[in-house]
Amino acid sequence: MVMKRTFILIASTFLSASLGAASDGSVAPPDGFTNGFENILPAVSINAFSVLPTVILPGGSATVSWNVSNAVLCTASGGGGTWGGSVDPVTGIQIVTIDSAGNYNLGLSCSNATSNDQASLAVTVTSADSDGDRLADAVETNTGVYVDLNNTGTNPFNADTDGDGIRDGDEVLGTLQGLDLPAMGVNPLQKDLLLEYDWFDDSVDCSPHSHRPTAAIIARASAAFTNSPTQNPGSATGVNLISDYGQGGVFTGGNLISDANGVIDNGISGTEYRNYKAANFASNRNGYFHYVFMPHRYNTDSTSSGQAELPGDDLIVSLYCVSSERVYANTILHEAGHNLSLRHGGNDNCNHKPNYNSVMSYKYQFPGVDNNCTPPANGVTDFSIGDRIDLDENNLDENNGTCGPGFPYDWNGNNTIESSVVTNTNSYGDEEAQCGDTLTTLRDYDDWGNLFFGGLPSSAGARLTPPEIITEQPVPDEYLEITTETQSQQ
Ligand SMILES: [Ca+2]
Ligand SMILES: [Ca+2]
Ligand SMILES: [Ca+2]
Ligand SMILES: [Ca+2]
Ligand SMILES: [Zn+2]
Ligand SMILES: [Zn+2]
Repeated sequence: MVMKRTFILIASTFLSASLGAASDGSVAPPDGFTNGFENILPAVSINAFSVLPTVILPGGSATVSWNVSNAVLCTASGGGGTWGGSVDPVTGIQIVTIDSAGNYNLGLSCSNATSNDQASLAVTVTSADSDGDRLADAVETNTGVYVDLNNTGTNPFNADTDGDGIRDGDEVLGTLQGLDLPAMGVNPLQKDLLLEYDWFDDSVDCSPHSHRPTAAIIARASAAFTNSPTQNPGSATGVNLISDYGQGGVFTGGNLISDANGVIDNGISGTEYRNYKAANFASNRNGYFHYVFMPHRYNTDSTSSGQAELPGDDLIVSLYCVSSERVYANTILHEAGHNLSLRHGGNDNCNHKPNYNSVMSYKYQFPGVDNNCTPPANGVTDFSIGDRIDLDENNLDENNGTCGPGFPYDWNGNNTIESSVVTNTNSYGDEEAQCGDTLTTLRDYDDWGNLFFGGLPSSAGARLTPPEIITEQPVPDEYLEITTETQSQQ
């Protein structure tokens, strides 16, 4: 109202000063002016008006946005809904929430002192959500390509189209508990794995150091997931690893925890872990994020590199005096792999298999996997794709190594490549219990094709199955690099 009155005052002054009155008493307008003030202002014009999505569930929301020229006021209305958000007369964005099913017209009316413009759009509120994932059947177009909220590409009859344990509606809209998953980069058509990391800084056993994962460690772990051949309903392969180690933006969950002695008493099952998680892990992340705790050690004097639920969402990476990026990244993959139901032999507990080319195997956890068909490792952070040949330890053809003809390997170490030898290729303490015997047929496993994302509890904490707790091997001395130097912190 203030603007309008001010304008009229200026216009009146202008007119009386510049224009003479005609003999009939009317005022002759100059070019571009008609009689009176009607067209003195440029006309209001609604250039764009859109609503997304155009089909919502009862109680759901749609975003109405517009672009308007020359208006001083715009009002969006309709749907019997509650409206909120910006009412800027040029570029407005408002959210409308509508409770009752029906077909509605949402209107936009914009005006200035001398003109106005209107537009309207139809919105349907329907309870047709066959899979109950908070996305209406009409927007779940099942194309495998996400376009927008009207065309999500997801399956209307599958609440978790990409099988990552996160429901389509949560991935597209964010969760009902206010976790903004879209802002974090989730994709409803690609598997996402979300990890929050909290850590200790300490100077136990070695010079002062931080257990916070560095950007390089995170990048290395992320690359392994991203570059994997894991199939998705969309065109992308690989798993999208989303890490919150307190790097900023929407990722402020990861944080340093002050602890008296750098040790998590009783590990993952203890009250200290539970209490730290309760105090440092936002409750609305339950059911979505895995919680990675990075202490110096657990169980006071344990030399174990970590602990994890199988399947589940809790894990510990405890690498006391290690500083290697590779060992950190590999161990993050290893413990996360347990959360995703991988075992030390892939789908069995038989450890140290030279032909199970995965950081899940203790043969490869610290040195990384072998990428050139020789069982000594090549430092690669990866799970297995299951392409190595079976090894029958009662009848090994050394001409075939782990990859087949052309890749010989001297299993019994006698400097001769033989076509049939009997040798134990994975001797270790628990071998008989975990492999069934000392001489067995060892098999690779396709980790990437079999990740199980069902270990996340519900947001209320309910679990599909009670998890096993897997406790890891000690870190060999050769990997304990921190002595007198300070671990780089980032
Ligand atoms: Ca649905
Ligand atoms: Ca769906
Ligand atoms: Ca999903
Ligand atoms: Ca996803
Ligand atoms: Zn430490
Ligand atoms: Zn393990």
